[in-house]
Amino acid sequence: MKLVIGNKNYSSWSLRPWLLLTALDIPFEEEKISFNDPEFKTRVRRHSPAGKVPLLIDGDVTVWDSLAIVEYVAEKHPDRGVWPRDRVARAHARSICAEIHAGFAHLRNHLGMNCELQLPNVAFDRETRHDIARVIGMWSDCRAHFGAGGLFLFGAFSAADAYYAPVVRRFVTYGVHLPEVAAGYVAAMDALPAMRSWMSAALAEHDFVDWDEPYRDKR
Ligand SMILES: N[C@@H](CCC(=O)N[C@@H](CS)C(=O)NCC(=O)O)C(=O)O
Repeated sequence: MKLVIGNKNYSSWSLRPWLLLTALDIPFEEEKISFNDPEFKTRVRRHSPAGKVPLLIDGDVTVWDSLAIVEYVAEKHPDRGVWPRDRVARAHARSICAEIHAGFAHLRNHLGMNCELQLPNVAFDRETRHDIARVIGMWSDCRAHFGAGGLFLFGAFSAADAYYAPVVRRFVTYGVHLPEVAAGYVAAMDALPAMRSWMSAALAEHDFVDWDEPYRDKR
């Protein structure tokens, strides 16, 4: 399988399937296309008319969109625990992934993923604070009801953690004040070897993408 991704410093959607495959030890080849590459759209559209990363190429199969990639990987590797094994936990995990995939626009706009930055003390508007509170509530709920078997949202690492990895990064970058359970979860995610590996590659990139920097007004 080949996973086509964008800049590791910025591409929150790319981080999700990359982290899933890496943390679950599923072999894949990586192709990174810089957002600064003038041929970005042309190169991506060779595989997907949507023109966005990430996308997964597996022989004659092309899957674009991070959630579709997660489902493809879950189907192809049913033994790897992409989703929690328990039916109730699995339904919950799918729901929280769908929730972030389709929502949290304020969080996305005002706390852009930028691995190399530290921007504490940014004041957030009411809607963004609401998004942050929802994530904290969701994480606490998952840890309380499903997390007993490990340090992650559903105990063992799963697609849900891959899906919330960019939010973890955002909370660290923007110094979001977290209650104990959420802070413990962030620490566990930060210590994950796959996350460390993404971070060191992101920090080594030095590929400044002007339009993706947080001072740009995206409202
Ligand atoms: N819903 C898509 C979102 C993909 C997306 O927005 N990717 C961004 C990078 S993080 C992208 O390719 N942006 C470049 C562009 O739109 O030209 C997914 O889940 O994969």
